[in-house]
Amino acid sequence: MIQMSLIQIDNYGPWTVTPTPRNESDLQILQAELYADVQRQFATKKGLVFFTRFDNMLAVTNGINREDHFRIQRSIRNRYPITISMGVGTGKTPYESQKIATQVLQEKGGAQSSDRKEILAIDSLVNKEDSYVQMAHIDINGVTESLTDNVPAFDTNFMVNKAQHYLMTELIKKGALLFFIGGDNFMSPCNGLSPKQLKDIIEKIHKEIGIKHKAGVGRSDNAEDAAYSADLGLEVIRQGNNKEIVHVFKDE
Ligand SMILES: Nc1nc2c(ncn2[C@@H]2O[C@H](COP(=O)(O)OP(=O)(O)OP(=O)(O)O)[C@@H](O)[C@H]2O)c(=O)[nH]1
Ligand SMILES: [Mg+2]
Repeated sequence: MIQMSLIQIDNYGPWTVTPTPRNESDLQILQAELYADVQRQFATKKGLVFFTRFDNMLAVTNGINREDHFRIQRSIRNRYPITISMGVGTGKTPYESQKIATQVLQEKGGAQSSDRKEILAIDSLVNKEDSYVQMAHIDINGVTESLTDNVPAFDTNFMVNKAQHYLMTELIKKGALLFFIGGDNFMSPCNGLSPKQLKDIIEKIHKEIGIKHKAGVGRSDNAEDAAYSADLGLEVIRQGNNKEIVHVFKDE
């Protein structure tokens, strides 16, 4: 079972324009700092946060309990001009978990409701024995050589976005999520997805849009260790000159 938490800024839309629109650069700084802050706090408990839309972030939080979530909310309230609400859900696939996490929070009121503040809505938490996280670190082959060093920066960015869209479209059908994590890298919480299914998806996208990916897969009872193993899987593929498409990393 994988546990996911939705982290949502309370009443953010109205706040950004009250009493008059706030400088965009200031909002960007707030969002970036909040993301780094929340990431640092979840990371101490081996969680992993994805910035998603910044005002809504999704995190894999196996092993992180009610008190841990509450302490993060309190710390943010004490230091920021905004507060955050959270929803927590568990499921066999990440899609299912985030869906439940979203629903339990939605039941407590809207994101732009001034009545809803600092809600912590927990549908369920994974227990130690059932805790399982599978992560795929997916990366584009040869971005530096083919694009970064040769075409305008914006064109590379556009291409990476296109790759993301295609990957998301296929992965969501299998209950897996995909997040951009910088550069040419994506992280996919993907409990329930087999290495063969992932390989088929990568090959299909290569045929469709000519972009070739590779993926390291890691498994653990928490997000941090699963993501780290996924990184090591990617390194194994690079050492073999990218001949392999998917490598499931196993500790020897
Ligand atoms: N977030 C994150 N970003 C990374 C990671 N590795 C590389 N990057 C970023 O991705 C960019 C491209 O790096 P690579 O994917 O190693 O380079 P490449 O040219 O695509 O080469 P190959 O992937 O080995 O084919 C780097 O410049 C970094 O910005 C990682 O593990 N995590
Ligand atoms: Mg790459």
